Amino acid sequence: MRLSRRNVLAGTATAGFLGAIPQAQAQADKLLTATSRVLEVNGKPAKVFGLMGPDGKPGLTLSPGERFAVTLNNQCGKETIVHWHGQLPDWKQDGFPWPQTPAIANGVKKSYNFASIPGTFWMHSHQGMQEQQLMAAPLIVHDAASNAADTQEVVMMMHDFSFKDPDELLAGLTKKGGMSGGMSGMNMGGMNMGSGGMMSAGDLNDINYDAYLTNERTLADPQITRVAAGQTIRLRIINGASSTNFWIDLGAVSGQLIAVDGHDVKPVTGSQFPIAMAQRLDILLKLPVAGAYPVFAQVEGKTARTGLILATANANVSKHEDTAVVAANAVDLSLETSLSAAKPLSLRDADITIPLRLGGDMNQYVWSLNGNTWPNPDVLMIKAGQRVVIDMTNRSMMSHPMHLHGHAFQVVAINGQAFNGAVRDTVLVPPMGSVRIAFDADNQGRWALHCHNLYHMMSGMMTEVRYAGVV
Ligand SMILES: [Cu+2]
Repeated sequence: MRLSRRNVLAGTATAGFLGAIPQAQAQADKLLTATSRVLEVNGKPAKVFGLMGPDGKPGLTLSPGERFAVTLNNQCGKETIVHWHGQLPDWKQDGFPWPQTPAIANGVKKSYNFASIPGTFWMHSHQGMQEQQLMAAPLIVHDAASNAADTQEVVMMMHDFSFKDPDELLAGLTKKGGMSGGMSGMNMGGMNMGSGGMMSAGDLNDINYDAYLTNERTLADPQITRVAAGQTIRLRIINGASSTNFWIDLGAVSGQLIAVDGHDVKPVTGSQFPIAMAQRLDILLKLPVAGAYPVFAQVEGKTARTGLILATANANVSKHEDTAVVAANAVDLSLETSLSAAKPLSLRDADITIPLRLGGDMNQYVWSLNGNTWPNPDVLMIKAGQRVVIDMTNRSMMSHPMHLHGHAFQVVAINGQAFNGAVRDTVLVPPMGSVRIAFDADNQGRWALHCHNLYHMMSGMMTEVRYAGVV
């Protein structure tokens, strides 16, 4: 319990009239401020947004068992709405601009209060393209085990950054079919080496970014976190980029992946881990001997990279180039297929299986679900209590990180191959591939289901999962 003196006094005063105060209300709200600020990137000032916690830094951290009791103060100069990505609130607190839950005007505060779930999460604007301008921040919820463990926690959140206005970037993509100029800042894609040496003609990166950031810094001036040799470190990695998949590269260090999207998995050991847009990875590692160790995040299909440095006390930290020697492979499902949930769904047959066809037209730059585009989706209707299976088949040449709001789902098949996969909230569906997910319909409401590539979402790739009877 964290009660400020003022709130304790206020609580005492009202307690006389109202009797016992429910715990949900006794906890003082944490203040989260949506701001507009200037960040220096590559030596130049950039106007960006921000989601600043009570300490004035981006993001929020909750203690074990602490409710998500937050007052969002919109001071960003525009209307906004913030989504608590991966958390499981009731739908009207989810931070999605439904007609019933419109965006918050500038200068207005809104309070949220729901039971949190522990793990590595994040929050981002769901209004227009504000996410591209860094209206995104970590949301870390500790649990008793992670708090008790003798580990040092390091949060690592990546962004992709452009000095251009995101509307201009999107307009450049949608004009691509016209070929009438506007080609700058775009990448026409091309042939890329997939894993296993197979050539795939998938397109990887739509936007040529000016920088890739880790905790809002480039490798020219990276975050340097001092750690003790032999100390266990828990890296909480968040891909907050709007249109970029990365490979995490621990270099000579070997790590143990223990959770994805805030949900525990059976540990997987490795030095390189793919992470799609909006996904999270929790990795335990130890620095073998004293020294400085970079943790890189390299852009798929490119040499560009970002990262931070873990260094023991007094270790010399050398400069690291923001490009690697060799371009990274396309992010694929090589990791996904080897994951299995620590707490899988109960064994149960599906009550409803919904096919979802992921389609796209690169030339028109229109992205669709079951042939329809937001805001005119083919609504997926479900009923409370059902075991729901969604069978996603990608018929386009780009991969799509698909995110369902309000539920954690389990990955139960890849390319028709059934398995007992990870529980998570965002899964990549590769070009011409298929991924089947299952979840229990235990959170009534209207829920967004969309590609987390911001440019795909803004070009139509979003639908709604709606419970029968909800209005
Ligand atoms: Cu997509």
